[in-house]
Amino acid sequence: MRDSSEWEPTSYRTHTIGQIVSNGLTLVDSEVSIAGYAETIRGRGAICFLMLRDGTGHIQAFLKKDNMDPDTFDLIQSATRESTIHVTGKVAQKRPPKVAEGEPLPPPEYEVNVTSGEILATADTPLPVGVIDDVKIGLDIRLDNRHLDLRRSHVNAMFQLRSKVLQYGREHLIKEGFMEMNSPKIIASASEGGTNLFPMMYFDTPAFLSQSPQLYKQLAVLGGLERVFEIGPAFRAEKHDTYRHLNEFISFDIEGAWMNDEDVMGVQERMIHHIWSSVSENDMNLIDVINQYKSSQGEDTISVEIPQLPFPRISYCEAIEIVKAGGGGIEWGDDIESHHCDLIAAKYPGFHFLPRWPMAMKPFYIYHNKEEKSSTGGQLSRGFDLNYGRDEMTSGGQREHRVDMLEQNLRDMDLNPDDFKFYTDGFRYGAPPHAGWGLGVARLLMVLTGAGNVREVVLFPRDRTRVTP
Ligand code: AMO
Repeated sequence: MRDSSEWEPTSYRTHTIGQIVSNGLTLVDSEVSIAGYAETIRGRGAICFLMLRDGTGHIQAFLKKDNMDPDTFDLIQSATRESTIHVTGKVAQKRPPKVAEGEPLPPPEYEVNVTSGEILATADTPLPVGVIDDVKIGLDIRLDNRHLDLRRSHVNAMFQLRSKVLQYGREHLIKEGFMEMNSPKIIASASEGGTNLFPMMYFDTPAFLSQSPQLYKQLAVLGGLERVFEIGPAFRAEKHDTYRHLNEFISFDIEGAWMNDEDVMGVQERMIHHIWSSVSENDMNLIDVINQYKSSQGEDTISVEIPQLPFPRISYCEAIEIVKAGGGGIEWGDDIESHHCDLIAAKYPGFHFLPRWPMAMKPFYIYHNKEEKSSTGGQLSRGFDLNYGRDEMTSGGQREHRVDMLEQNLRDMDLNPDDFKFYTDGFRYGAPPHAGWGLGVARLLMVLTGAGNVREVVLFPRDRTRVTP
């Protein structure tokens, strides 16, 4: 439940339920009006107990036919669960429960003795997804009815945590001098390779949905904004059907001038450290709600262990040796796949960077240094990944800032520099060395919340089979 201590009254309520629950003593005998969802309604003749829930708490509203308009009483008493109801009445302290001698009394609880009320909207029955009933429901049905699924306390807690993670990430980057930017989502050329683009018509011109803010965050830095970040949607027409891929995802990107790959790895690990520390300091109530649900389902609970800095750096070449030694069947120049990651994670549990990938495996915008070669003579890049367990969280690297090398990289990757003129022109008038990264927000949240599927931490996911709700 959210902390609403600072919330102002609105036209529909003088107080949030959370304000009454946490500050009831000062409100006893005051008239309040509250609004919420009817969680349970238990009636006995001329009295009725209505459990109301808003986003900030639960409270019992006590209705007595003699104390209010009898027709309104009848309407509320026969309301369906999850209907929205507005009531007015006086706050009272509930009679404390009987406790054995010597036992401490539980903290006082409050209720509202209703004198008037109205049903704001009636809920259909039956509910396609139970809100307080402990019934197992498949992910697809939950996603079809996300509006109801979200009313379940652990799902609600998950999205509150998501908001906090973004808040702490922003907060940290702003502290390190990064400013927030927004790049266009309708673009003319691919930033991350041409195979996974969603094509569209932009009036009479063919265009695409943006795969990442890559080229634009670089242009912003070249233009002198120096340190930028963006939290925005990225679209990939990948035909994946996995627990970690979506066709639309939120990418958390940074780009910084006068920085190399090591510098931006530092920014990333400090940001993740700040997120984990802040959650552990401020949001364990949300983790507890998620854990209560996990325990009730017999699932492993989560603990927020603040990662130690610095995160290990395991170069691509070292990673290949670890996988080879573990019998993972891999050669220099191969991609490191999930089953390979398991072998690396066995040695390096927790977050770890994989820097210095082969140039041929990284995009054209990654810095190309002819002197950087592996022991087998392969050309290395300044590109890195951040992994946790078997999942990649982030890709990043130092960028190519020399326009002739950049155009050569494009040609080497069978791309036509003319298609990227709007971007390469940005490098023609003096370009600072720069670096950055893109972090998959949902993947980071999977680590924090122990969710087994990115769809658990994305409000309205888009995958190959889902474009609604
Ligand atoms: P990359 O393509 O590796 O790099 O994407 C960066 C991060 O975004 C997340 N991600 C995804 N999450 C869910 N579903 C997907 N289909 C998906 N694809 C990617 C991953 C990944 O690590 N421009 C570079 C970043 C940079 O160099 O700054 C880029 O987009 O967590």
